[in-house]
Amino acid sequence: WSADKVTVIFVLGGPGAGKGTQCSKLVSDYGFKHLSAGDLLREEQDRPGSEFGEMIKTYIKEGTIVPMEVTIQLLENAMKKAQQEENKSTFLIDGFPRKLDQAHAFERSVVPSKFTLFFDAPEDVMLERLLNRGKTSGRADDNIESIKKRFRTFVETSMPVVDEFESQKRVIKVNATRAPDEVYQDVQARLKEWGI
Ligand code: UP5
Ligand code: MG
Repeated sequence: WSADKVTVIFVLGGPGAGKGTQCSKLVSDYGFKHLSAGDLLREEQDRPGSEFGEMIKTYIKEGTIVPMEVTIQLLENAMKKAQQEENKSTFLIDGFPRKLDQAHAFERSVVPSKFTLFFDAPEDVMLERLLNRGKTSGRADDNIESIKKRFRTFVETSMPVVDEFESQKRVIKVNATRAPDEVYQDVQARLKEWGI
């Protein structure tokens, strides 16, 4: 595992902004490795014998942020695995970092990110998407109570991360309210500006 051979792009945005949807498109066209922190946490939650299962479950339902030691370890393991087994070098880290201390710890102890793709959408748009997905997703946090808590955590705790990266001129902000393909066209054009 060599962190110096790796490019990391953080993918941030509110709950339901379309991070996962856009990452899937990027994976098909650019061959990036997509690692969703939320997906990794849900996998760990369901892994038989996990010492963190119950804790993760509670945090996700409450829309609060799992202690970073757990998340960073899961991300680092997944990155190492993808580098070794799939020869991947560019990673889309989706839904992380959600708190300033996580951003600092990851960039110090794992690898600095190149930039952040930030998907911007108002809460009413995200709410409608999440309630709609909740009809079939089975996600324990796709209900109105959890969604409201997720929005609150996003505004109070996660937006400061985006703001800090923005002040360092390391954010690509994309309007995520339009249809997925229109959003994606914008993403591709903006990546080009970064030489990708
Ligand atoms: N959809 C997508 N794009 C659309 C578009 N342009 N137009 C119309 N519809 C669109 O999309 C959501 C829904 O909208 C889907 O039905 C999609 O078809 C539709 P999706 O692409 O899934 O959006 P995404 O932004 O990925 O939404 P997600 O719900 O995954 O975001 P969250 O950030 O809330 O969830 P995540 O899985 O990242 O985290 C869940 C929880 O895990 C957190 O609340 C937290 O408790 C915990 N967590 C941590 O503790 N630490 C971490 O580092 C990460 C997570
Ligand atoms: Mg997602």
